[in-house]
Amino acid sequence: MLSKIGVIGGGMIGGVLVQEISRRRLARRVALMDVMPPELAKGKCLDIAEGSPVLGFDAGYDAGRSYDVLEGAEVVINTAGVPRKPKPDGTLPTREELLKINLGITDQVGAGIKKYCPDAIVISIANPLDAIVYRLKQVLGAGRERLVGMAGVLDSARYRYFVAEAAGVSVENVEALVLGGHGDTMVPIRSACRVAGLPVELFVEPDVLDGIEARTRSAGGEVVKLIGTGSAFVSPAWSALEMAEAIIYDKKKVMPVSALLEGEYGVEGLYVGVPALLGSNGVEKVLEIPLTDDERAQLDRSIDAVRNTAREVESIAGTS
Ligand code: TXD
Repeated sequence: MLSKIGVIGGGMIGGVLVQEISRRRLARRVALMDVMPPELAKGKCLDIAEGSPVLGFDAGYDAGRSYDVLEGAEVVINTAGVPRKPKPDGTLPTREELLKINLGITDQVGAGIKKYCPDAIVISIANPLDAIVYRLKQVLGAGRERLVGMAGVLDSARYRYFVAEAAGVSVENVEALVLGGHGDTMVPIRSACRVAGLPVELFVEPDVLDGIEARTRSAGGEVVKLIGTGSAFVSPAWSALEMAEAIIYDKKKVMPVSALLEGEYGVEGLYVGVPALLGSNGVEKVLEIPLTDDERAQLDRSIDAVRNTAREVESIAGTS
């Protein structure tokens, strides 16, 4: 159990995170910070605290609209951002305008972490994932161990769920990795997908796997369309907590995360979804795994997309 975990952004994902951190007793104190008036963060924490006697957990909460609530947090999970919605004049912001707004929020988030919990290990969830983690790295100046993005655990969980359904087996039997950027170019690694330790092709036909991999790439959008307002929020929160628990309990667990590459896969200085070992120091090791030629080509294309996003972040930084 940690002394304190901080959550930035108390929207849909942030709300599930605070509930789950409390229920799982991951920390004695939970901080929730959100800029939303009048006091969204305080309201969400009070709701959970008032329910605590029912489930029987003792947690303390520091909630508010300023970053000082994060003081002393050992792990911080970042969900802060704004979705695409009409501007006051009724038009929709362009992708670049939205990115600029979210990078501005990320700058505030980074400054808050630096001021109040500079040694925290940071797990960032906010979208656009690849751009936000890249910017956060610049603001925090953090080494590879201390900053990690969450996307691969969720994308792989979706892949695993679809494979389990098609194979007619428990989700617990399916292992999978989805690597690369968090977007259309993500790469489900079929050669690393196992059902009870056996190659997935023994259980699911190749054309069905093609369909599953395509569905995995657009799984986020599928949920958005069904919900109507907002995106998936339970599975992203659980996925981030899979990472947090590996860190809190020093599990040395391997999972796909967005990690800073320092020469691995031939890449320097970009955050890319790769298998990594998570323990009490954060990202303790990045694993280079064998890939088929086709998977390697797909991963290279995805890395190109991440590189373009990083360039976009640099050019927006230059204009702001
Ligand atoms: O796999 C993944 N990484 C993801 C990412 C899967 C699903 C959703 N993913 C993204 O997570 C999503 O596109 C968003 O960028 C974040 C958070 O999703 P959520 O559904 O929780 O969004 P909400 O409900 O809009 O919550 C965001 C909150 C909201 O309450 C704002 O008031 C707050 O962020 N916000 C801020 N908090 C702190 N500080 C600042 N500056 C700030 N600005 C907005």
